Amino acid sequence: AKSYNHKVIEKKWRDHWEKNPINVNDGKKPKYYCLDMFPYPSGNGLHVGHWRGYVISDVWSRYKILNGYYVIHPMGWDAFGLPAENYAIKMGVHPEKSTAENIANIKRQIQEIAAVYDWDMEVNTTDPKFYKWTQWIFVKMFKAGLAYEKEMPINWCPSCKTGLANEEVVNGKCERCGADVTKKNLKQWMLKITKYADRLLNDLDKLDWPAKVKKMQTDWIGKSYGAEIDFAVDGRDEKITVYTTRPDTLYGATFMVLAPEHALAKSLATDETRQAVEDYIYQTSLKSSVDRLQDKEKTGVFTGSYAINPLNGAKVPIWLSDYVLADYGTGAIMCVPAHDDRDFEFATKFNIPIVQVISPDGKENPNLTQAYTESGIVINSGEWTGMDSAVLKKEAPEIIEKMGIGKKTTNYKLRDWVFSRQRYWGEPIPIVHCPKCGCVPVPEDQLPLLLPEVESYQPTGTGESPLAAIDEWVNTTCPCCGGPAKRETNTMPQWAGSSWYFLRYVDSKNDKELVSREKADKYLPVDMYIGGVEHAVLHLLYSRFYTKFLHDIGVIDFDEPFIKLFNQGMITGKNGIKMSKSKGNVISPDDLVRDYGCDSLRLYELFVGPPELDSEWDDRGIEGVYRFINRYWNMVMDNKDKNVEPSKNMIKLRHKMTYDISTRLEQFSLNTVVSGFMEYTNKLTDLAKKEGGIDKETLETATILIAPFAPHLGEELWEQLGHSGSVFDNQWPEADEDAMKDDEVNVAVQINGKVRAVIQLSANIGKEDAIAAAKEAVSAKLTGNIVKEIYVPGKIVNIVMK
Ligand code: ANZ
Ligand code: ZN
Repeated sequence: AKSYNHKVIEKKWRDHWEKNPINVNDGKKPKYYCLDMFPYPSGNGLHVGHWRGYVISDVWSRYKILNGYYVIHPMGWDAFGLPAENYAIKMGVHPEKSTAENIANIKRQIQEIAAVYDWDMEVNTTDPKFYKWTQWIFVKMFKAGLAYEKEMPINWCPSCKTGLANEEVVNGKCERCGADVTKKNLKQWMLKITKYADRLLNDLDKLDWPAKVKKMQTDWIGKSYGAEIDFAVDGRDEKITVYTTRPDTLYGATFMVLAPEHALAKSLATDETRQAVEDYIYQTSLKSSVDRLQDKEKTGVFTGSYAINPLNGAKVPIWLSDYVLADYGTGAIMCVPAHDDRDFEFATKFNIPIVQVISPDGKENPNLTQAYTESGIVINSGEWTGMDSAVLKKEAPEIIEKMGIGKKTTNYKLRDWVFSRQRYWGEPIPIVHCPKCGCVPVPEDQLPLLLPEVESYQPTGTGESPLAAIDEWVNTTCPCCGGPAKRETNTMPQWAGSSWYFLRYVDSKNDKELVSREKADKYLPVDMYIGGVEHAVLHLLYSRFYTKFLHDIGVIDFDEPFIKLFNQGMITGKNGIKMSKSKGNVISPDDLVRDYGCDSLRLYELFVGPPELDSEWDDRGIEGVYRFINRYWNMVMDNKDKNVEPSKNMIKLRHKMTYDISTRLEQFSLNTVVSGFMEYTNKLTDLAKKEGGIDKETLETATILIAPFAPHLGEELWEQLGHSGSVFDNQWPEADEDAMKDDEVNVAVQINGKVRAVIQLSANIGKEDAIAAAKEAVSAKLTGNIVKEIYVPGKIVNIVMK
């Protein structure tokens, strides 16, 4: 028979699919939208790690096609952003040009995967036809009061010379370049994502997402319940409001700490403390956010003023310390050193009294060595003494509100989204600043507002983008009053396009609307989203926010973009090291495809490890997969003309294979699907040796099952089995559970619970016959009186003897 030649068959089927697409929208099939996180077209091209997610999503798409769906499986380019711009600065090549080249190259590489992408849907975030709508959404948000300008200290990356969103600061460092992030006072465009905090939190319940990702979003939104409590300042008219999640510990508050940026910080100083207070405030302002966030020794300064605990009238000293953040809660806290770790450390260092108000056993511990943070019995707390602290914690906000010393509140860690970037390669923010009318949006019918050509892409570092240098672009007329006005010169962050691109694919050429409502209703939302876990917060949170907004203004009818999410793990080099050009451990798919074929590489991408985990790449492994494909090929080719009748055992094996492959695939256990194919190839070939061959239906089933994984192989074998048309025109095979049942079962024979023999019985034997057969098998050992006989069908006969 013909031997396996990947070069010939892969070319043949690639050409065939080009002319005869397998995934046709006939208007009758139900839709299934399977989306990849679209790539950034970097100059480095793809390595085998990038393949993984694309192979997974393609297997899933083809599986859905075989289940009768019209599958929406698009691809596009997230092409604004710093790398293209940095390249432009270094090489003097316009980002548009380098981006186009990179896209062409990566597209060629992606096409090597042979995925069923619909290239008619392709989008590119830097295409004015696309970013017209990115700007349109901004204008809509502006009109809805969700986009606003604010002067504030923002995260600033001194190396990228741009402002950053909170989400882009990881452990105090710039997410892109790793430089320490500092603060800079700048006028910023902000998006009011906080308005959606509750919906972003509650709607997580609707989603079939990994628990880990939901938790990361929940923590990021960071909703907490507590109270704001007013403390009077001793001898002055002002009061200071603190935010606490533990109002049950109010009797234990022995001092107060304000963020050094707090409005009252300076004025609380006395003549004796003024110098130290001002020094401390100044020192803090110099610290980068890393230094502040890092958990090292607490610093602080006493202001010289006191606050009055509203419950017991105690005078508590007011301190300043940088462990209290200015922009969370009220920027002031009541400190309960007995029950909070940071407060305990601070009180110990500065010799501030510690008063215990919760105790595990109701007794006071005179020498606490650390904060007690669990619940327990309330002590030293006036009328609250004796209560269960967990109950009090829930009730205290209400009690405090009734007493008139504060109010119950909710707080979020989520901050509004800093949306301006002081860089060139992004969407211009479509706003005109008019001295008379203020901020005026560019009229919708004048969008897109094109990004102008510049001579220098270099960020200025002054807080202005390079666009500010183009006078003829900056100077314009006000759309509102016609007077002279200036354009906003900041650009949008890279997340702007990726927050909504998935909506555009299904109507990518529409120049009247972002997406027609008809198409949106028919093809959206995304049923399955596949990509790396690094986007757990940023991109996925922003996309959910945009989707909710577009829902609210009637563009779409759903308010969650991605119903199901799968995060694939990384493919690493040896010893788990990330593949990167600088480490020189990048493995390119190109040579592997040439030597072993696309199908072998696809299978090996899956075989290398559980898809949700990081897996080490080993080039030698692909050899084994290649040999397996040859065995599969030979199995079908050697048996296809034998025309044997299947035995009962062969039918059983066929259904078991169908069952195992299908359930593993449904569970996304894709590496065990591949090992399953290997296992069943061996079993089928072994049985064929005994029985003289494999029947046609079993061969056909095996061919359909492997088609989503190795599509060229599937098509070719389907043709070799005598069919015209595509293997993907079939229905995914169904396993018949009855046919899978074993006829013979192994039954353990026990005497008083101890196994004495194992016998083979017919699977549908009755109780009496089973017990009789068991007794015969162990007759020599049945020496006493039998008091009981138990039969667990198909498993155990237990004989109880005295
Ligand atoms: C008294 C207290 C006693 C607190 C106790 C905790 C334990 P989350 O869950 O993060 O909202 N806090 C409030 N505002 C702060 C700020 N701007 N910077 C730093 N810390 C701040 O936690 C809220 C708790 O963190 C608040 O409750 C407050 O300390 C502190 F046994 O108040 B607690
Ligand atoms: Zn005007």
